[in-house]
Amino acid sequence: MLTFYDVAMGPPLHQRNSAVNPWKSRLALNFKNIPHQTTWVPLPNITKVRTNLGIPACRKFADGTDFYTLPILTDPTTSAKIGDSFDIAIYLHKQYPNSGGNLFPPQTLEYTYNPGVDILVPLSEINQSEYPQYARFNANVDAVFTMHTMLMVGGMPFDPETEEEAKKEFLRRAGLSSWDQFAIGVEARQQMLDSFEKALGDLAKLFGDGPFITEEASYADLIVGGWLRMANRTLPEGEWEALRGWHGGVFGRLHDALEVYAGVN
Ligand SMILES: N[C@@H](CCC(=O)N[C@@H](CS)C(=O)NCC(=O)O)C(=O)O
Repeated sequence: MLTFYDVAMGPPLHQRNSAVNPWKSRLALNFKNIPHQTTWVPLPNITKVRTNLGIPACRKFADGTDFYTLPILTDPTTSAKIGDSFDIAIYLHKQYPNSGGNLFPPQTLEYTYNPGVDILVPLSEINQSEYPQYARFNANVDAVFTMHTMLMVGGMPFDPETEEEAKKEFLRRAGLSSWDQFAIGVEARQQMLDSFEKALGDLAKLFGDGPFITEEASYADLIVGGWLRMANRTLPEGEWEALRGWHGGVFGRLHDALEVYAGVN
């Protein structure tokens, strides 16, 4: 049985998991129909868990220090330990070619998003070695959603047991001193929502009538689907409903079509 490490959010764990990169991998595991069990890791324990498994950090903070993250996947049959969502998808694709769907069918995936500013949150590194179209797509989709994650921060379902410690760490990273400073005024929030909708226009075009980019789902659909899962868990309900309906409802259709792969083991 494979072990999948996901971020523990407010109880019940299996209904509140919200972290985007673990979501991409969870959707991929289910899409590939791979039996696995989840280990829930509280935010403040991620560094310890990852270090104990001997997996180096794959992100860095703006100040150059290591940023230890999830997801992690361990596979006892091969002793593989993988600590990046994109690498996990490639691993599943190669190690289990005959199980489930095809994560990486050849396709061009032409989509770019230029945020116009330096993004504070370091983005997934582009793994140029394989499936560069997918790696580029992952980076661009990460960019468009990351630019608007401020909308989601306030709705993150922290686990009460570690909430204080987790919030303190988020504040440290952002150089802020109180959680209220993350709050956005009503007007600024509406502006950010408008910007989000507009920014997602080109991505929406790729899906046409949907629900997927092509006839069958691929890892590209799961990348967007992972972000939609996070949005669903963290946006106020009215805003989530609005997002579902943007651009002719493509994102709502994609989210619903991926429900079959969203089960938590
Ligand atoms: N490139 C990595 C990025 C992973 C990542 O950023 N994970 C976030 C959750 S989506 C995390 O573990 N954050 C821990 C924290 O903020 O302390 C991947 O794709 O797996």
